[in-house]
Amino acid sequence: MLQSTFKVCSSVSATSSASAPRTSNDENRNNGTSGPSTSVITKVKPKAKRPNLYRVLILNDDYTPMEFVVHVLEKFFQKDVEAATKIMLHVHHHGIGECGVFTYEIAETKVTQVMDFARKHQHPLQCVMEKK
Ligand code: TYC
Repeated sequence: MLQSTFKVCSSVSATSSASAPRTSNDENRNNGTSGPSTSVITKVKPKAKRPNLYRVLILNDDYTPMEFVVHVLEKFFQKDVEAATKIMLHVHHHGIGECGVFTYEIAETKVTQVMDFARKHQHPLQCVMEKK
């Protein structure tokens, strides 16, 4: 899936003058019959594009058991029991909290996994994603 896009950044002709209009034929040819041969140097720069990132969040509710939320954070977000408990308590006290930050497809998958798991166990736990 890793792909590089290459972009032509600049071209400089040693023969261009201030007044003469340039055409595409001016590049890479010997201008006239006498004088030094000239060439165009084209720089190719690898363009590394940063992916858009998304926060996956869980919401507090009055019914989902604390142990279930801790289990969700361990199972789907690779948290150890201490980190999971900290996040769960943050959500319990503040209403919302971050489980992790992912690219779009991974964030979407996490949300679906958590929502399906909560539904399967008949808990009202809500999981959402938001663009960073
Ligand atoms: N508030 C829930 C309770 O008291 C616990 C809880 C924490 C629920 C975090 C959801 O995302 C949540 N049982």
